[in-house]
Amino acid sequence: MTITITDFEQPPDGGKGLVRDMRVRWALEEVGQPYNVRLLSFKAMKEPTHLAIHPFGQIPTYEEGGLVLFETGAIVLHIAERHAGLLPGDVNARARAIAWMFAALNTMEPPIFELSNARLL
Ligand SMILES: N[C@@H](CCC(=O)N[C@@H](CS)C(=O)NCC(=O)O)C(=O)O
Repeated sequence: MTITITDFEQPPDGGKGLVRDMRVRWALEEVGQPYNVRLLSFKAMKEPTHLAIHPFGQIPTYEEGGLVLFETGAIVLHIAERHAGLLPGDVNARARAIAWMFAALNTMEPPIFELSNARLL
């Protein structure tokens, strides 16, 4: 099944890998899954076609057959559950790895993002 993700047509970081599609690309590369990338302008991201697959009009998104996902945590978890190599097989070890995924997104990313914004602005 072909996988398609979305990314900025013109990344604000100039393509340095700081945009959140990197997490999804990294997971797909690690498990050896080929994927297509649909590039979107800021305008196109807020239009009905994209809002139908991402309610907040953001990138990245993930499409695979009838499955459409948004939120990098959900996308990476889906990839990790579908393909061997990203999550441990042991149930407790798997739960701990998933706990770190939530920690990365809910506890670690917000203050790092705020600090970056404060420094930038
Ligand atoms: N929590 C979301 C955040 C997605 C997000 O903030 N995407 C940014 C790029 S890194 C975006 O699309 N920004 C443009 C906008 O919000 O209009 C996720 O992890 O997928």
